[in-house]
Amino acid sequence: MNAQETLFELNEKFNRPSLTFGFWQDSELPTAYIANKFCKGAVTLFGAHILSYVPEGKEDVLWLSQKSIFAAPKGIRGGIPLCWPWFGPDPAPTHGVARIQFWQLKDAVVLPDGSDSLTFELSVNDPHPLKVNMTVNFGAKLTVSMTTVNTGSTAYKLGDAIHTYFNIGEITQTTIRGLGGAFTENRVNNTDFTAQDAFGFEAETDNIYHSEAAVTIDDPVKKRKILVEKENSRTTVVWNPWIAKSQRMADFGDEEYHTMVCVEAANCSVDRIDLAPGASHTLTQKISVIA
Ligand code: TA6
Repeated sequence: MNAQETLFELNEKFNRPSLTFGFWQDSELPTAYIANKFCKGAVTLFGAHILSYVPEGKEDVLWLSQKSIFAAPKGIRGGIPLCWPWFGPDPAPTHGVARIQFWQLKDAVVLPDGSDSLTFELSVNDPHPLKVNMTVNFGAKLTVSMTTVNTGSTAYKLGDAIHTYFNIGEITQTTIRGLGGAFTENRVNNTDFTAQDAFGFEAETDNIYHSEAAVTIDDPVKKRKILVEKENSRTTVVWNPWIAKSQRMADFGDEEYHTMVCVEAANCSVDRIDLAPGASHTLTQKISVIA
């Protein structure tokens, strides 16, 4: 089925006042557009990748590179890449296969509070027989849940992350709060340290915080605080590429590091999840603007 036929089928099956389907910008990525009393949002079937979350009366909470490619099989730069069923560069492709494949939209419902929930599904056999469902609720919060089921006959060590790119005013004025005391791996210089409760940014930052705590992103430039809560996540990844790495990435503008930060609910490094045959695990991240 081609992209136009996919769109036609999606509109036939799920179209309603708060949910329509089209292509994302000038791409051929079939995308669900949500508009309800809480927010506007967008999520494409490619990677089940959430592209936008705009709470009523506020700016988009998610960041997208102006240089992102919106064409399979290249992963989208920004929004919420889903890293699954592994996190990191080893093995290739970095952060797994989920974000570079088309998922199936299984369900789309309006909840009693008027928010919209969509559920996407992907099944793989390589590197292991696994199924994953991602449910996103576009409401007063943006709630993303990824449920993995081990459909194989042997155990699998699952790595996953909801790799959210946040839209901020200026990285050098942004403060991350809530990770105090966490054992932390610095992936830039391969050292480790104990995290401060509040920290800012003055260089490339690529840290794995072994913490289950909620995080607040304090953005004085946009005059807002973003609360990032999570469930069933034993690590939080915080990333800003800074100057040199930004210049090395073709799909990332040289100056774009100023206006983004990644805060990712994850299970990675030594905190991957041992999934027995038939077992399941759900990773959840909840995002809200609190001030
Ligand atoms: O989550 C941080 C990180 O692992 C960084 O090391 C950087 O590679 C980032 O993810 C982006 O990864 P990507 O594969 O999207 O370029």
